[in-house]
Amino acid sequence: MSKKIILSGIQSTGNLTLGNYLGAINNWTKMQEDYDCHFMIANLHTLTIRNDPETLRQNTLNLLALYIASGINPEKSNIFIQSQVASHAELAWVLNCYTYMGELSRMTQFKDKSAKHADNINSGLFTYPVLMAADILLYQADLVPVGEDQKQHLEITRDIAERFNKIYGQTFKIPEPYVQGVAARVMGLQDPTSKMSKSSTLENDSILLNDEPEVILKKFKKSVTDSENIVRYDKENKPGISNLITIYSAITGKTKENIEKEFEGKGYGDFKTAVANCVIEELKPIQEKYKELKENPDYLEKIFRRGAERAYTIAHKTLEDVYKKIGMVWF
Ligand code: ATP
Ligand code: LTN
Repeated sequence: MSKKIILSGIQSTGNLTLGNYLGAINNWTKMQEDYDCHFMIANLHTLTIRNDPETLRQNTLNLLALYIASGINPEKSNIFIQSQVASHAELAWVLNCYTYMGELSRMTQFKDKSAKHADNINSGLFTYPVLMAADILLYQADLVPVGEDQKQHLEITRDIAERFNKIYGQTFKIPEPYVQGVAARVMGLQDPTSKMSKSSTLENDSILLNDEPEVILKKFKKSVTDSENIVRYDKENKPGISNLITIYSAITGKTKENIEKEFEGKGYGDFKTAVANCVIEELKPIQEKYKELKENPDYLEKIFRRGAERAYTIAHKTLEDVYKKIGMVWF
């Protein structure tokens, strides 16, 4: 039997956070053996906010290096850059015409991002989920491993695909979200009620994957907790400590109960240091590999060229099917 197909992506908006790593990439690396995986760098999606062109180019290549440094093996999984496979933008246009304004205006991410970028509420931000639907549907993906926050985008992808299939007959596979792991939603260290995010403007709120050990320790030490001084999981009343427990659990594999026992009678200071140390240890080999890869741009170019070719072969087939079905004149 052929393997199930996986597709996922991350926007190349800047330095990745521990949230991106624990909620997304770390799960991807575990799936490579059992699935046919496509991991994309969503650089077209980043255009929904303003970027400096050179920074965006660098961020895209940095993310490629980081995928590999984090353990995505380009010999096993296909890694590619979204803008290099034209079918994504082409299918997105078609799907735009099968998506309703009402559906898009219900998207939480749209509401959050338009509040954050009130001076630039562009139509790309509004139709962002349609491009994401195109990314997924082009590859006939079975599963899409993402963090909790992207579930709503998966639901709309399914709705669009079902609508299209109903009109034109079986065209797209209906994908399932694959939200797994204890760290599907890592929260900010300063504001543990909102998710840790690359674009957070709060100082010390996010751990970045390229943070130096001292910086990581400092950020954890400064993280917001409560005054109880008991390491106990209670998301409602102790969001800060609960978030640290989640991080510690995701990295060490220990259960929440075991963590509570381990730190019984110890204060938050000890616990914060332990969490910081396990994060530092986890990131160390990734940071080393990343530096090595950055010194080898030719290798990175080889990977993205090959990735784009492989991706195009699959994506173009789906697009051809769609174009023929909807009445575009084919060659
Ligand atoms: P931005 O701040 O630019 O919106 P982001 O940090 O939210 O970016 P995305 O590129 O939107 O990152 O998301 C990439 C992947 O990381 C997605 O699968 C998303 O669900 C996951 N992810 C992002 N933030 C977290 C988090 N705090 N906890 C768990 N998973 C996360
Ligand atoms: N919107 C996603 C990034 C993304 C994505 C995708 C994820 C773009 N295209 C396709 C999974 C599948 C996000 O994480 N913010």
